Amino acid sequence: MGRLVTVSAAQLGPIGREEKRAAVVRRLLHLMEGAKAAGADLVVYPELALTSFFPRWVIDDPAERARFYETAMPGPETQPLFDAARRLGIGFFLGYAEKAEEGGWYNSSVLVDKTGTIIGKYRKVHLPGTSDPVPGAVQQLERRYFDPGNLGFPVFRAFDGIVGMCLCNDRRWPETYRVMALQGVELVLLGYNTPAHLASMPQHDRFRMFHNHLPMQAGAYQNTTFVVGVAKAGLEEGEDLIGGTCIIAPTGEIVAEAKTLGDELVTATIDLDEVRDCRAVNFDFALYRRPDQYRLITERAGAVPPTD
Ligand code: CDV
Repeated sequence: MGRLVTVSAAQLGPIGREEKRAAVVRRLLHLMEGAKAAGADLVVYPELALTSFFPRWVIDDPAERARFYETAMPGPETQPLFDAARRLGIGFFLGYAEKAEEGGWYNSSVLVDKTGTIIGKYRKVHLPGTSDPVPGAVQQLERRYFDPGNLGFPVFRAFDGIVGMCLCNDRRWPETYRVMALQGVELVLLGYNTPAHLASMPQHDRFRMFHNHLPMQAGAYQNTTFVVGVAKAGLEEGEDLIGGTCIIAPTGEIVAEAKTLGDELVTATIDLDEVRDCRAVNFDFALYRRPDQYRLITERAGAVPPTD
């Protein structure tokens, strides 16, 4: 029988800069209801799912900047999501911009169970882009608007398995998955906002989707975990964001994938016991890993080539 979990990846189309939180939450609720109708236990939303991807702009006015962050989760505008989760008996993952009570600004996500209770929080570790605008480019100013995540990569017992979270650029780094795998993760949930074009590297445009799926599939395979990657997609405020929302098995296979660049549900029933089977094939960590030989991974950030 296995440990069956039905997951709906809720891809979002673009969100306009002036789109009200209440209108976005209505879209999220509509997707949650669709997920429930599809039999889902869990619905997964993208990174920064409540607003436009505001790090593309320089926003100097503090009041204007503040309106992109949540000061409480749930807050008055997001409470309907938690109420619906409880009413429908469905959990969710939500990416949002967090203004922390203790100080600090984070690109965060929460994992919420079927009773509408938060069971885990994550703050994005790998912040891409710059703090200051780069002349002539589409801006990626996450380092202006967020502090680096300070919660590590925690995992949580939930949905009959062990669940971890990460956000967008994190998915490109093998350490992300490995740190969770060393805590027994079976299901990694993540959301992303990924530009389809890089002004600095137009010759790489044709790799954008490949480089989206490749690290998630490799992360799933090498760490024997399911991965659910969810896009905010489409033409948002003049910037093309890739789609490619997908559900990936621990074999590395994509088992379900979005077909559009709009609001779309991608649903699959997965068996978390597959994780155990895949681990037995190649990746018995306790038996084969050699942490004493991997010390540089935690001691060094940048590459230092040998001297001549
Ligand atoms: N939101 C992101 O983290 N985006 C990055 C882009 C800037 C490369 C990504 O890895 O998709």
